Amino acid sequence: MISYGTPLTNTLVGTFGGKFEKIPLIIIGAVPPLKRQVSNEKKALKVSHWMFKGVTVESMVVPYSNLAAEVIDQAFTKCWTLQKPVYLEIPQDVFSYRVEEPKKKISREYLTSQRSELKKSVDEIKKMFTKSKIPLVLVGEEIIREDVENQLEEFLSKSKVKYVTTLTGKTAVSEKSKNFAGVFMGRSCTKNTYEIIKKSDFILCLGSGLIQNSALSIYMDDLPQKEFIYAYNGLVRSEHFNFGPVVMKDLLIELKKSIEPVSYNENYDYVPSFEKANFKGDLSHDGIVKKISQSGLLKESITYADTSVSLFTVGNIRMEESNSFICEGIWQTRGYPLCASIGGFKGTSKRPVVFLSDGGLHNMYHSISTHVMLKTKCIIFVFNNGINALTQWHQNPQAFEREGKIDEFNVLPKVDWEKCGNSFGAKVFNVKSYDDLEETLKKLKDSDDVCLVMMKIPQKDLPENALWKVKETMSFEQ
Ligand SMILES: Cc1ncc(C[n+]2csc(CCOP(=O)(O)OP(=O)(O)O)c2C)c(N)n1
Ligand SMILES: [Mg+2]
Repeated sequence: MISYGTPLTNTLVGTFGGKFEKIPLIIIGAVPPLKRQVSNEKKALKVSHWMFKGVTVESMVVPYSNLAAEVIDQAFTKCWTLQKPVYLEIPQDVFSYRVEEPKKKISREYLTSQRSELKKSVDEIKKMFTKSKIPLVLVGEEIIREDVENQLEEFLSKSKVKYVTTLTGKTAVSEKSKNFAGVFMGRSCTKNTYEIIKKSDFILCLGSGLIQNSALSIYMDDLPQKEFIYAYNGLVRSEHFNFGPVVMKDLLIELKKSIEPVSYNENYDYVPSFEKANFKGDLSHDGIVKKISQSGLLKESITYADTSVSLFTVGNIRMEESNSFICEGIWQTRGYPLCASIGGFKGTSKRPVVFLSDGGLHNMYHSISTHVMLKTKCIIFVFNNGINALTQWHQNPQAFEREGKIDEFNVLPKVDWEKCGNSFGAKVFNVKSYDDLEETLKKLKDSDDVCLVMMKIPQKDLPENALWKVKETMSFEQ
C-alpha cells in the first residue's frame, strides 16, 4: 500500500520489473479524493491509475459504489492468473466504504494451450533437435514462476540434452546433474560453459525472458550465428514462426514424449573457474567463494548475490538445492540483496546468506537493523575492496593491470563498518586471511546472530572469468 505522490512514482520501476519477471504484486495507491486531485492538478504531481497502465495487467480506480467488491475480485483474479502486477487506486473518500465479502474464493483461472499451436511448436522444436549436432537448452526464471521445475527436470533427464541457466534462472533446475553446463554470463562464463554456448548450433530457450544485460556485459550478440527457439510468456517463437497460446507445462510434457535422447562428442563438464584458486597470500574473490562453498554453509539456506564483479564468481557456485539462489540479473540495484533477503526469509524461513559488495553495503546498511529485528540470522559476506570495481571494469579495465591506477572517483570513502554493524545489533567479523575466514566460518555455522563478515581484498583483484576484459583492452591498445 503506497501513499500519494513520490512514493507512488518510485514504485513504477519496481512494478515494471514485476510485470516483466511475472511477480503477482498488488499495489494499492492511497490517493486524495477525486475532487481534490482535480483542483490540485496544476500544483501537484498527478499520479494516477493511467500511469500504472503500462506496467501492470490491470489498473483501475476502486469506485464508491456496489461495483467495488467486483472490481477488486476481478483485479485479484487477473493478478493471480497471469502472475503479474495489478494496481488499485483508492481515493480517500472510498476508504470508509464497506464492501461485501467475496462470495467465492479467489482462484487462478487456468490458462490453456491451443492444441494445434502446441503441436506445431513441438514439431518445430523436434525438427531442430533432429537437425542439430550440438543442441542446448537455456533455462530462465519463468520455470520457477510457472512452477514447472519437475516437468522440466523430467524432459531434461529423458532427452539428456545439456542445459545452461541464465543468472535469474539459476537453480530453477538441478545443478548436480551431469547435463548441467553452467550459468550464462556472456564472455564472463566459465570456460566450458562459454565453449558449449559458442559451439551449439541450436538453442532452445525455455522461460528465459532476461538473457542479455548491458550492465554486466552479457550479450548474445558476441556469439556466432545459430538457431534459436524461444518459449516464453505463453508463446513459442523463432525468426520464422510465432505460435500461441502454449502453456509451458503442456509444452514440457509434450517435449518429454517427443524428443529422442541426444549425445555429444565432446566433454562440456561444468567446472567453475574459481575451482583453480589456491589459498595462498591475500584473499581473492575466487578463493573466498571456493572456501565458503566448500564449507557447506550454503546448504539449506538461500544465497543472494549482489550487482558487483563478485557476481561473476558467486554466480558460478554449484548450488546443492533447487530454487536456492537469488540475484538481480537485470535491474542492477547494488545492495538490494540485503533487502531482498528480508522478503526471502519471510517467505521461506530459510537462513539468508548474502554476498554483498562494499558499495552495496554503503547503499543499504540500514537494512541490517531489520534483519536483527526479525532475527533472520542472515550472514552477510562483504567483498571489501574499497572501490567501485564493476564501474571501473566497464570504464577503464586497464586500471586493473599491475601499473594501472584506479580512478579517484571509484574509490569508496572509508567507514568503520565494525561500529556500524555493532550499532545495529549485528555480530561483526573482520577477515583478512584464509585462516581468519576458516575460523569465522566455523563460528558462523552455530551462530544465531545476524553476522556481518567484512572480507578485506585487494582493490585490483578480479574473478578469473572477468579478466578477459582487461586482456582484451591490452591487446587492443597494442
Ligand atoms: C543503487 C545503485 N547505484 C549505483 C549503481 C551503479 N553501479 C553499478 S555497479 C557499481 C559499483 C560497484 O561497486 P561495488 O558495489 O563496491 O562492487 P564491486 O564491483 O567493487 O564488488 C555502481 C556504482 C547501481 N547499480 N545501483
Ligand atoms: Mg567494491
